[in-house]
Amino acid sequence: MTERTLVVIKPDAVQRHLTGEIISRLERKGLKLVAAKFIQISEQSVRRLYMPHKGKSFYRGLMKFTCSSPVLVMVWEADGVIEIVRKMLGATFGCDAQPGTIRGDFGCSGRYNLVHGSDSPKSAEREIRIFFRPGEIIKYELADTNWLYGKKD
Ligand code: IDP
Ligand code: MG
Repeated sequence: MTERTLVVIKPDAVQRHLTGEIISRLERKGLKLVAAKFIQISEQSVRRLYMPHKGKSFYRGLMKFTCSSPVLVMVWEADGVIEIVRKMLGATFGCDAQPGTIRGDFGCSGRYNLVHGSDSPKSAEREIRIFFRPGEIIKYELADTNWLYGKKD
């Protein structure tokens, strides 16, 4: 089923010049970019994004880290995109993530982890609304959809 997910290229990835590499991986997988904003994220938006983690030991540090430098927020669309992106990200921290995943290939930290991806359809819907109005999500066709999915005979 066609789904959307929120992907955030976090401050450490922007600072480490990995923005293009991460977008490139998602693009080459065949996912469709439907919205993007390069922003200095507000405290209010971070609070909303990480609401489920409020009260955890790392919450304060996570807020500070996410606001520490610009981020690229994006919406990607594809059949099953939420799980696909989560698999491409790998385990939460690079120190545990498998090689071949974005976190596994580009980080070894147990604190910073380069990129966020929504973990369920419900989270995706909630998170996308924090950053994008419905009209900011672009509807368009990719010419290679049939080659990607092989749906039509
Ligand atoms: P996820 O990003 O893989 O879904 P979550 O458990 O949902 O991981 O945690 C959200 C974010 O909170 C992580 O991406 C990471 O930035 C941060 N985080 C999670 N656990 C820790 C921790 O133990 N120490 C510091 N930061 C953490
Ligand atoms: Mg999560």
